[in-house]
Amino acid sequence: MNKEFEDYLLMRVHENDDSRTKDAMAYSLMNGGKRVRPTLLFSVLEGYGIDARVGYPCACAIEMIHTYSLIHDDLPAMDNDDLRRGKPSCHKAYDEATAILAGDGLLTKAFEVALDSECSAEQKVALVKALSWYSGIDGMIYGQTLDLQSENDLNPTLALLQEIDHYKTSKLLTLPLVCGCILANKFDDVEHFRKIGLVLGLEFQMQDDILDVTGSEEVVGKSLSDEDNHKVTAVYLLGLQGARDMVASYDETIRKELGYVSCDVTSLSKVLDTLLKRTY
Ligand code: GRG
Repeated sequence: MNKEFEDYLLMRVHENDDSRTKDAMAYSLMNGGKRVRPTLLFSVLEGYGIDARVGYPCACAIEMIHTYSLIHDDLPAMDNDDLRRGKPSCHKAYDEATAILAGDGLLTKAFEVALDSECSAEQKVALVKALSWYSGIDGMIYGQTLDLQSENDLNPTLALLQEIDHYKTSKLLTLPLVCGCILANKFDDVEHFRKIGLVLGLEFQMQDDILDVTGSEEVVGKSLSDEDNHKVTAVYLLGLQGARDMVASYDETIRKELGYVSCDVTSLSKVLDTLLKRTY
C-alpha cells in the first residue's frame, strides 16, 4: 500500500488529544493489514480516471471499520484470539476494556473521516448510508451473529455457510466498490459493483478454505474440516474439486459483471487477480 495513504491513516487516528484508547486504535490500525478494501476502492476510482487521494477519507473509514471488527472478533467473548497478524491482539497488547473502546472509537471515527470526502452533500449522505448498511446489523454484524449462532451446529448446510460468508465477508468487500461509484458520481454502476462484491466475498472465502487444505503437505487422507476450530467448511461439503468448480463459476460471474460497468476495469481486474489466487 502506498506510504502516503499509510501516513494519512496514522494522521487521522492520532488527531486531537492522545489517550490509551487512541494508542490501542493506532496499534491495531497500523498493524500490518493487507489494505485489501482501500486497494479495491482506489482501483475503482482509477477506472473512472479519479486520483486515489479523492478516496483517502473513505478508504480510511472502511479500514477503520474493518479494524474495529477484527479487534472485537478477537475478544474473549467472541473468538478469543491472542494473536492477530502474528502479533498480540488488541486486548492482549492492552486490556479488554481498552480493546472494546478502541473498536468503538474506530467505528465512530470512521463516519467523521468519511464525511471529509470532497464531494457533494448528496454523495456524502450516500457514503454514510453505505458505510452503515454494509457494516451494520443488516451487513457484517449480521454475519457475525449468524456465525455465533451456528457455532454448535455440527452439520451446517452449504447454504448456511454461504449465508455467513455473504454477510461476514462479502459485505465489507462490496463497500469499497460501492463507495468508489458514489465518489465518482456513477450511481448507475452501483448495482453491478454490488453483485461483483458479493460474489467476490464468497470466492475469497472459498479460496481461503481450499488453500487451508491444499496448503498442507498431507492432502490425501486429511480431513477437509477446519481442524483448529473443528468447523465444517464449504470444501468439506463440496469436496476439493466441487469447491474448485464453484470458484471457477464465481470467477465467471465476476468477469461477466465487470463487462457491464461504465469504467475501465483494467486496474480492478489486476487487483482481483492478485486477491483471488487461482486454485482451479
Ligand atoms: C465483531 C462485528 C464483528 C465482526 C467480526 C471480521 C470478522 C467479523 C471476523 C474475522 C474473521 C473472518 C475470517 C472474517 C471474514 C472477513 C475476512 C476475510 C477478514 C480478514 O480480512 P483481510 O484478509 O485482513 O483483509 P487483514 O489482516 O489483511 O486486514
